[in-house]
Amino acid sequence: MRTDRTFTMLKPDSVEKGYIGAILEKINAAGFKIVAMKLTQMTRRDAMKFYEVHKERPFYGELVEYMTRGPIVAAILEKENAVADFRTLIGATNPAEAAEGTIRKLYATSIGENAIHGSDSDVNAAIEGAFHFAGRELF
Ligand code: IDP
Ligand code: MG
Repeated sequence: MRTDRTFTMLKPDSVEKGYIGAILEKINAAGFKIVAMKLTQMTRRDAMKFYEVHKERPFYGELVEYMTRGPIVAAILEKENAVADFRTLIGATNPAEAAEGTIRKLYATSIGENAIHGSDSDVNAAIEGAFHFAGRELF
């Protein structure tokens, strides 16, 4: 299992507000190399599958609505210790609790609309990357 890749999505709120450039700048400045990237929109079926682990949670329906309402930027990022370092860069799920300078502190609105996704393990990074990208889309 490789430990130098993670998967991210700039969520619909980030794209709507014009934050793509600013967020990618932070990601680059933190030393992540973009090895796959695209603007895409998830269907309801995609989002339900992607967030299946949360299907019993009260916010699942709202989460699926949010994640499908517009395009996202999906990307696979490479860096040593990618998963943990990227979670540090994005900050806590709730922007009110996110550290200063983190992407969620800077660009997220609420615990629901929190600007960006980052995989929580190497296994999930591989699963999520493969969910969005074919092998030929990785560089
Ligand atoms: P994470 O994105 O920081 O890993 P998770 O607990 O995996 O957080 O939750 C997945 C996503 O579900 C969050 O990023 C957020 O968009 C949404 N979410 C999490 N908790 C809540 C909540 O309490 N209310 C509404 N949405 C939530
Ligand atoms: Mg998570």
